[in-house]
Amino acid sequence: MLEQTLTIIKPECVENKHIGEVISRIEKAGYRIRGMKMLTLSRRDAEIFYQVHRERPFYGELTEYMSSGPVVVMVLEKENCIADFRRFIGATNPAEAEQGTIRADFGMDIQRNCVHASDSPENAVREIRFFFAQRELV
Ligand code: 3AN
Repeated sequence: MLEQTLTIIKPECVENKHIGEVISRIEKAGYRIRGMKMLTLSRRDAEIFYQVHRERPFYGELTEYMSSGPVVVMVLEKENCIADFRRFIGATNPAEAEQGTIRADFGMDIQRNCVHASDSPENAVREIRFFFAQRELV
């Protein structure tokens, strides 16, 4: 099924100048970019975006980090995009991510793991709407 997912190139990845390489890998792997923008999340934005994790011990640290600098947000489209893209980027902890994945190659640690990816169709819809108006999607 043709699906869309939301990905975020996280602050450390932008800071380390890996935007181009990450996007290049995504495009070469067959994902179509349907929306893209660069912005800095406010702390409140990050708290709302990560509300599913509000009970987790790392919620404060995570929202502080995600609002610490610019990020690049993209909507990607492909068959089975949501599950495939999560496999493609690798495990949450870059130390455990499969060799050659984006997180293995560019992630610093479990929090600064280079990219976010939606984890379900429901969250993909919510996350895409969070960042993009209909006219910003092609
Ligand atoms: P994923 O991003 O692979 O879906 P989740 O949903 O478990 O992983 O976690 C969301 C985000 O929270 C991760 N991308 C990471 O930045 C952060 N995170 C997850 N686990 C930890 C942890 N143990 N300590 C600090 N940050 C974490």
